[in-house]
Amino acid sequence: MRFSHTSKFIGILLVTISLIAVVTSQNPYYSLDQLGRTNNGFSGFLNLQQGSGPYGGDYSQLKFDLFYEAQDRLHIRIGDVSNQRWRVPSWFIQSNTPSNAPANLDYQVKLNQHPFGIEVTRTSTGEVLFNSTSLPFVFEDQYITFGTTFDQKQKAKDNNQVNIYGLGERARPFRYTPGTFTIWNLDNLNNYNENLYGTHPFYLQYFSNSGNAHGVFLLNSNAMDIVVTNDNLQWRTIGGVIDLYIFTGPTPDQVLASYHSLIGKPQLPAYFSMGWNHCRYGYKTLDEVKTVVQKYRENNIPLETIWNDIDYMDAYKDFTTDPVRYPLGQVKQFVSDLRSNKQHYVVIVDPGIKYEKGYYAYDYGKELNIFIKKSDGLTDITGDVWPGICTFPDFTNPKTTTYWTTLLKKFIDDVPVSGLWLDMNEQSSFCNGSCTQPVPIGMKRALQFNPNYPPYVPGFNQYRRQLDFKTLSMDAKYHIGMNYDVHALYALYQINVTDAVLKSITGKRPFILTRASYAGIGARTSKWLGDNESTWQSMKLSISGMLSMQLFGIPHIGADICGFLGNTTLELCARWTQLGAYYPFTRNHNDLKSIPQEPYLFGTQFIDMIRNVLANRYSLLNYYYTQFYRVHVNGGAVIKPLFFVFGKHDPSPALADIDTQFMVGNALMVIPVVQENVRTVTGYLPQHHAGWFNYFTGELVSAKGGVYKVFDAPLYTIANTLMIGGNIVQKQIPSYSTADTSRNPFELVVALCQKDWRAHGEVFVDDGESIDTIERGLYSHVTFVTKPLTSNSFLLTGVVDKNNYQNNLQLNTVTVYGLTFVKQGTCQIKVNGTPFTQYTIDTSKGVLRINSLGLRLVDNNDIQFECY
Ligand SMILES: *[C@@H]1O[C@H](CO)[C@@H](O)[C@H](O)[C@H]1NC(C)=O
Ligand SMILES: *[C@@H]1O[C@H](CO)[C@@H](O)[C@H](O)[C@H]1NC(C)=O
Ligand SMILES: *[C@@H]1O[C@H](CO)[C@@H](O)[C@H](O)[C@H]1NC(C)=O
Ligand SMILES: *[C@@H]1O[C@H](CO)[C@@H](O)[C@H](O)[C@H]1NC(C)=O
Ligand SMILES: CC(=O)N[C@H]1CO[C@H](CO)[C@@H](O)[C@@H]1O
Repeated sequence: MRFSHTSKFIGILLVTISLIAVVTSQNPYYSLDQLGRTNNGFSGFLNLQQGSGPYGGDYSQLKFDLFYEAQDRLHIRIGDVSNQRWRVPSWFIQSNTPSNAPANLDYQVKLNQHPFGIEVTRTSTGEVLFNSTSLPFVFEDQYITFGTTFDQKQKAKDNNQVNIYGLGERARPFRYTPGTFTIWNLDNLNNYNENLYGTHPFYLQYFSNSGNAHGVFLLNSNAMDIVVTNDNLQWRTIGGVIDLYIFTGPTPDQVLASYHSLIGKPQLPAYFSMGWNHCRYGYKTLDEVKTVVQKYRENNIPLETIWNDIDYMDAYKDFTTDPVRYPLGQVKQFVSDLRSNKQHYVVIVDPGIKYEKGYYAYDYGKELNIFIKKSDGLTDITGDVWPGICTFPDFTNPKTTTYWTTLLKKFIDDVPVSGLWLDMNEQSSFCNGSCTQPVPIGMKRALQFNPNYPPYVPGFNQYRRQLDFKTLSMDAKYHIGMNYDVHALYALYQINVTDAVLKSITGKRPFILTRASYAGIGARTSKWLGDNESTWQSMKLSISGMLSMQLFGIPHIGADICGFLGNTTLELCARWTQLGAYYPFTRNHNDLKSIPQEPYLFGTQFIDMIRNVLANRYSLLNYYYTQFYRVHVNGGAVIKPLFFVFGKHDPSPALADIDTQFMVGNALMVIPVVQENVRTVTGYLPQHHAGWFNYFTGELVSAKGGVYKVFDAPLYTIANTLMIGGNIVQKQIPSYSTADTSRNPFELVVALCQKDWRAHGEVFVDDGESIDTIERGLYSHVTFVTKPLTSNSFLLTGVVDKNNYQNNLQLNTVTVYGLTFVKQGTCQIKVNGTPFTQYTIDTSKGVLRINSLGLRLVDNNDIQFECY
């Protein structure tokens, strides 16, 4: 650890370097004074020496705190001295600030005192992780800006390419290019580059030449713009304080592990929720829904969960069913039939409660007085949603738990759904603000603090929208604060309560699908990417959307397969099904106004295709589930960009830009078709000397990578999938339901590393539905590895790490890829010491397969292979 004062470094730097249009004339300049050591960092005061920001209300003094929270995590906080300003409540933040600074730090901090600035570098390499020195620092009542200059030396080494990812939620390519990016929860379709449903002020930066990454998280819930140029990144938020965390990695996986450990590591989803989902807005009657379920079955296309959008409700009122179109008794019977077929039912629930006396959900909320209020703190605020004028439960009020428990319990008693789909929770409204007095366009400046008229409105310059666009007034009041501050957190509170209530009602692991989000929400929910379009562009961008959500700690993510708005086509829907079957969350969903897109409507070739595609998906369910186990324990990503896995092996800047191929875990790379009218697809195989195999055939595609390859991609196919040497992937024989699949025999696909014949894999199993199985140790876990013995023999071992989930799972098949040294095609195989002769070998491909092993999966097994 190094700490250096830089004395008297003069204000000239700030004044001359400032190129920021909005901050004209004289930037404020703060000095860092009374700096003192604390047990785990430093604290001091920032004093305004001269100048002022653009909008007035500059703080003359601020409190500065720096915490060495972990070897790979630095925390910086700058806020008002009296601690009166809004701060994001910390209940979901898992920060266990140590009482003493860790003995070793992977970063060095340099504090400049005159003017104030912070420089953070990586100890081992000197890479600059954060440098606020030359950028404006403004801290006003309703405008805070500060930033970081990118490392110029690294940029030069990376072909002048800066690799920034995250900053969600938005639909755009994964890597950022210069622009202004607004963050503010908004029901905003998938409009390109704009702010969408979630608030995730986190970015990951990656240096191609070193393969190192770091992350930066601003814990702030106010509307903000983030301005990215080729040289720097600047935050502009209109409230709260600066609560900044820097994660040093150095691998991208470690950055995420550290970030997710802070905000809450991702949930382990209920096993069934990894199955195939089907939904449509516009199923007018229960009979239509029944027909869909039946047609899926007739066509032998696995359907795990059938969903209803708002159609099922009586006049779109939550917790009701339409008496004519969805009679309660019949719905109940339908759900019970689904259950006996090992299928599930999920329905939508919106936060807006119809303002209607005599409607129980309204009356009861009124009685408990738990609806969000107007600025007077007394009158319920209303918005306009599907049922018309609505009030909104205030999930930040502890009393709302009682309300939500009562309503959900009553509803689930009637309709035993397997999960809830929480839509419109931005919170979305069809009118602006209070409906009657929306903030007029162009009205920007208030003379004194007024949440409805902030002087700086993030996104306004690009989109000419006020903050209350399609949502409640900024001065609305919650139990914990004002909508101006709380808006982005609404879904986080709603999910926290819903998750707890569902656990208490069902005793099972809840399945919740949310649209809105805030950092940390992935610890309790799954998410989809909102209202996209049936276009090739939308489909392509779903990949970067999904990758971004991995950064944000919401790995159980997917987009509406075949597209939501607009009409799909057979070809688009085919390609999207091939891609979507690899999404962590897979759901075909369609809009009311579009042509139907149930998969059985596209003809027999399509039907055969989706059967194959889903057979592949289901065969990999345990592999996916084991990835979820991993990220639940460590934090991290289930689906990964290529540079996460190969950044250390391949310094090419091109790697940082690839966002149409992706990894599932560390073992599989998917190269989907994202273009119309093509029957081949080109994929980049990063440099990696473990070898690249065709996952389905075992053929060695490339020994070392570093090449572009063209693959056949007929229309009716499974997306091209490569397996990376050094990995072991588990498969199961797929059945119609996830429950049956989970009990079927296992196969291990072993792709030997071409350098040393090593490979590694793991299998996690539990009952798929109990709460906290990992925390309570109610699971089994086996690690599989191979190691070389002689020049023509190697050993595969399975080691049981935990065996608390009793099961009769079988390991029946082992397939080995990469036996490139085998010439004759004869092997001596010993299974737990006993010779075993049932194998086939294809010497042209180097693929060996042993069958009918009849081993217990969760057992210490070893299989020795000696081949000639
Ligand atoms: C931070 O930025 C300042 C101003 O551009 C520069 O002088 C300084 O060298 C930078 N710090 C590091 C560690 O690169
Ligand atoms: C909401 O504001 C937008 C512009 O910001 C405007 O186009 C729209 O008409 C307004 N909606 C209503 C219902 O007033
Ligand atoms: C989150 O939910 C739990 C369980 O109901 C509850 O105890 C806790 O108070 C909630 N947290 C907040 C901040 O509402
Ligand atoms: C979708 O197709 C229907 C039926 O052909 C047509 O009426 C509608 O206009 C189409 N929608 C779009 C957005 O093209
Ligand atoms: C990425 C993309 O295709 N976004 C589209 C999603 O749908 C909206 C609404 O139709 C379009 O405006 C976006 O361009």
